Amino acid sequence: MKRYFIADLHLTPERPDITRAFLHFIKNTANDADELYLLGDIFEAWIGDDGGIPAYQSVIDALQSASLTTALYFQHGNRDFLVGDAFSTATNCTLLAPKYIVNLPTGDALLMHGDQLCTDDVEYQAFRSMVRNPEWQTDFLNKPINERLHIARQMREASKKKGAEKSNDIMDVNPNSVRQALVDAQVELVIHGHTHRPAVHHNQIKAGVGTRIVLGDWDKKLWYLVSDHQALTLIDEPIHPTDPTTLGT
Ligand code: LP5
Ligand code: MN
Repeated sequence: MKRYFIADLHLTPERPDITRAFLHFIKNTANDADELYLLGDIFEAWIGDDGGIPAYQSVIDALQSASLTTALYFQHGNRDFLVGDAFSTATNCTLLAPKYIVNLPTGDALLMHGDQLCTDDVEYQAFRSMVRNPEWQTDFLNKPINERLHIARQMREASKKKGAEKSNDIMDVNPNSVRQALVDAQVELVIHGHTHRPAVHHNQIKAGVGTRIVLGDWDKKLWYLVSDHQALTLIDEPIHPTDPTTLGT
């Protein structure tokens, strides 16, 4: 059984090189996958399925055709928490709960986007509670697409501004929250993205126990984790802006 894990591609029409890299990855790298896990922030900003699906048709089509041979799983990130049932139907992706345990041959693993672990970022957690409230979401999704796009753009700008003011520590996971998440899930491995700090951390529960694998964001490089019967391997590859071999045709 071969599984791939990716997160934080932030797909947007403004970065056609990343969309090409993703289409190439789906077709030529993860084509031997039994399961592919998309762990959030696959899209730069998802304002609802009615606006997102037509805007990302090539990605939707690629996922749909990958689903013929690979089981696809999608977990929400803080940019694409509005991905819904229409996306799931169009792509054949199963939507996962915010915390999901997958049974890997090397041991059970907790999958999360990772934003929930950044508990020192009190402002963000308050924002998260607001936008994850079903009533807020219904109200937002009832607005016209153009208005939603405008709000999303404003929110992205506000987030960039706030991010520049926040310390590195605040933007990273809180070690106690990591430990608690692992203990609550009764597992010794968590796989997440969000922080854009790809690494393998050990001793997350206590000395010698508890591992945290952080997927990287797709920018200059693409990142993916591969799980097979014997190992977990975090891989990065360059994204070539003009390399014809990355054309997703
Ligand atoms: O993703 P990243 O790394 O840039 O930053 C996150 C946190 N920021 C966010 C916001 C997203 O970037 C924007 C999402 C847009 C797509 C969704 C579309 C539809 C929803 C529209 C929402 C109004 O998640 C950032 C963290 C960082 O990760 C690291 O963990 O720090 O958190 C913030 O920037 C939040 C601010 O600190 C608090 C902002 C409060 C402002 C509230 C304004 C509410 C406006 C409501 C309008 C209707
Ligand atoms: Mn994120």
